[in-house]
Amino acid sequence: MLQSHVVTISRFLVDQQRLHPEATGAFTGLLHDIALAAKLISREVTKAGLVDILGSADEENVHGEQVQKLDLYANSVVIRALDHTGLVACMASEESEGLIPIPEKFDAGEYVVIFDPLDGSSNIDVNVSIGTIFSIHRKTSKGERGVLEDCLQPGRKQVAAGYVVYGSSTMLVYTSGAGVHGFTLDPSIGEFLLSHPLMRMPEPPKKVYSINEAYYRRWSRAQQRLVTHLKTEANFGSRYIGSFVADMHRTLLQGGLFMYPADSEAPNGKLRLLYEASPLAMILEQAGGRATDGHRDITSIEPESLHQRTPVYMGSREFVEMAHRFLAEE
Ligand code: AFP
Repeated sequence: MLQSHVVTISRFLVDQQRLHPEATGAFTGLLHDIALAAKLISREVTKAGLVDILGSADEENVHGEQVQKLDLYANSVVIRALDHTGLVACMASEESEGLIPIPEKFDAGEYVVIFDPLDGSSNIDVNVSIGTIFSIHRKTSKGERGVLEDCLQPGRKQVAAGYVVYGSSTMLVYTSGAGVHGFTLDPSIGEFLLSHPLMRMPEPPKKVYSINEAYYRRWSRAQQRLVTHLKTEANFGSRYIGSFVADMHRTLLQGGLFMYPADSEAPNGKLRLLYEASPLAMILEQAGGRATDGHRDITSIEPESLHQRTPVYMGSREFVEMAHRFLAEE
């Protein structure tokens, strides 16, 4: 029997729009289109073991990493869901080297969409959760179509950010600056249903740290001391999936400290500021957590290039601040 409180993402977005009488509906439409792209990607991800879509596409992305076929599919799904809508000024994707312009045959809009179509793709073959991440800015340049500078805005200027985690269920989590809301896909009706309204990081948080500890020898002494402290005196447990969206989803729900630090081989860490760190930082901040590069808030960093990387310390506020105290002794 249908419960009277079942709220689809469409209903939720329309209700949110009503709270802003000045809204044109463009933003609502954009999130709708992203939710559609998420459903299409989710459908293929859950079929990944069945169809011959696995395996690398014998290509490398702009970071020199091997691209999986599902990445290419997800990339084109997001682009095709958004490029013709008249809502988007330009896009940038982790899988594409430069800016993705809106084709001349389509109208351009006011929003800039930056996305990682399928993060954690090396986990596809082993059936581990992967995700899509998106970040939305308003176009600031004067011309009709978006340009590079529209993408190079700090995270604090995001108008919305979100991710989709393709896990034991598919969930879409987003914020537009008024709390974080989570929707679970009911595949039988093809709808995202509101399952986690107004998500807040738990207090007290679970004492869990999350880091690829195999890189220990490459870390600074301060980073080594921090992790040693967490697992000895501080008595933390440890969880690391190696799929950013999945690790952050757990951190959001349970609390903890996720770290991808700088190290001797990766002086800025691995994660990308615009595609991964900034959107998750906005979500965590909205949920009461904190996200920094070990010193400053991720959302305050002025980006210089599309694919720039940043060290990441994200999670429960008190744990991120504890990390700062150790890192300050470097
Ligand atoms: P892939 O897309 O190559 O699997 O990278 C995933 C990722 O960018 C992110 O999702 C993880 O948090 C991080 O890499 C894991 O990196 P390590 O394997 O170096 O721990």
